[in-house]
Amino acid sequence: MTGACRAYLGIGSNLGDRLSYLQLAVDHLVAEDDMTVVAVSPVYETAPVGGPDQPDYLNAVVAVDTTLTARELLGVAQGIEVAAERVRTVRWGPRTLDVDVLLVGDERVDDPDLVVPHPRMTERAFVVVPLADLDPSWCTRIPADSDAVRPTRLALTLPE
Ligand code: GSY
Repeated sequence: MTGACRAYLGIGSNLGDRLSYLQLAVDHLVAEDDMTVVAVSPVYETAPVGGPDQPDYLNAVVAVDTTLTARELLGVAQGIEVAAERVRTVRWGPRTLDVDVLLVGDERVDDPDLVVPHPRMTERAFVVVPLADLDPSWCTRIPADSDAVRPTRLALTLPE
C-alpha cells in the first residue's frame, strides 16, 4: 500500500461475550479498504481503570498499515463500535466494545474530540502491555500497575 503508515488501535470489552466483540473488531478492520491488519496482540484480562464498579475487561492491540488519517481511523473505530451495538450508559462505564486510536505513524492531532497519540495511553498498562508485544520499543515504558493486566489463553484470529 503506497504511502501507508503503521497505526495501532486499542480494543477492549467488558460486557457480554467479550472475546467475540474483540474478534468482531478485528474482522471489521480486516474488511476495511485502505488498511491491512499486520498483527494482533495476545488478549489480556485487565482490572477496570476509572469509572464505576464494573467487570474486568479483555484488552488487546491491533497493528495496521493504512493510508487513512487519524480522523478517518476514528470514523472507522466509531463505526465498529456501532456494529457492536455499543450502548454508553455511564461515562467510563462498562461497554461491549471500545476501539481507541492510539498511534498513527508520526501524526499528531489535538482536537476536542480526538487526540493522537492517545493522551492517556502511556499511563495504562492495559494499552502498553499488549502494545509492547507488537512493538518491543514499548517494553521499557510499561506502567507500574502492569500486575492488573493478566495474560489469558484466549486468542484473536486473522485470516490465513
Ligand atoms: O479506554 C478504554 C475503555 N476502558 C478500559 C479498558 O479498555 N480496560 C480497562 N482495564 N479499563 C478501562 N477503563 C476504560 S474507560
